Amino acid sequence: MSNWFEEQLELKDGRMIKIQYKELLDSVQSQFQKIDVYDTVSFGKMLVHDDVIMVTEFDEANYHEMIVHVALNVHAHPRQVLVIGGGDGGTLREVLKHKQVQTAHLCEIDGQVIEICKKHFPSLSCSFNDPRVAVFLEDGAEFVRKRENFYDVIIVDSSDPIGPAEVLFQEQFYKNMSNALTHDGIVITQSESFHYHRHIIKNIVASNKKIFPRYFYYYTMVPTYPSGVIGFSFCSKKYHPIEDFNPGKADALTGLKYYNKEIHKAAFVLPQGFTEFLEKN
Ligand code: SPD
Repeated sequence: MSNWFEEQLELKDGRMIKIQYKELLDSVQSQFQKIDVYDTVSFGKMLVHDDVIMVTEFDEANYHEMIVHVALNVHAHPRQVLVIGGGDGGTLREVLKHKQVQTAHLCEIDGQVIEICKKHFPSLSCSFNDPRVAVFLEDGAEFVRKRENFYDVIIVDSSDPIGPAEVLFQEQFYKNMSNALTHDGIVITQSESFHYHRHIIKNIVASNKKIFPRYFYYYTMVPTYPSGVIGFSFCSKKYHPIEDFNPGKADALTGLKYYNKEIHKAAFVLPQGFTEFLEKN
């Protein structure tokens, strides 16, 4: 018998992702969402929230390395880092590879994501016991509203702008993150696919350009996400992602699967049509 998981998030646009699995390993209904873990035929274990793919063991590094190392190799002294979302632990794992990081706060609204990932994804959730880590089980939007002038880098490792993550795509949230940053801080946010989601990116760009002196978009390749591509917003009070990039820090990172100093620069080179789209918005 063959079992297929179907991601139907974009069915209204005539698109669907289908992944064959061997077994549904776990299924939990939390206060916020349904959380499933599948053992797939081609992609190892796969974490799914409300029937939307969050992570597979096959390509998680492409996402987590890129959401973290770009900012941390640009900021001159990334000592205080905040991750919003990211309950699987993959982003935290990459943050802690940087010796300059003194404090890594993780604010995740759904504690059951952390628990299920500790059980099924030890390669992702391996950093929660690091002494530099503090976990806050809170709404990320509320969390940043109460902080001022503290973080060097904030990374928003969110799901899509529906359900619990919707608030993480709103202008007020970006303003509050700007206040929570120090004078030279950087924010990175998960910013969807330039192939499929320009209607979402349009608002992200327009809001962030009002708030941050410098805005850039870059991307990575994740075959199990819609269109195989996902982008990030690089919102910065001071640093330029290429001019202020420290390639020596990139070289010093070992054991990575995707990120290197060439990818760092290449990730900001965008298709012509999308470059024009960003200029207009
Ligand atoms: N379309 C799904 C996008 C999910 C992005 N975040 C995943 C969390 C990985 N830590």
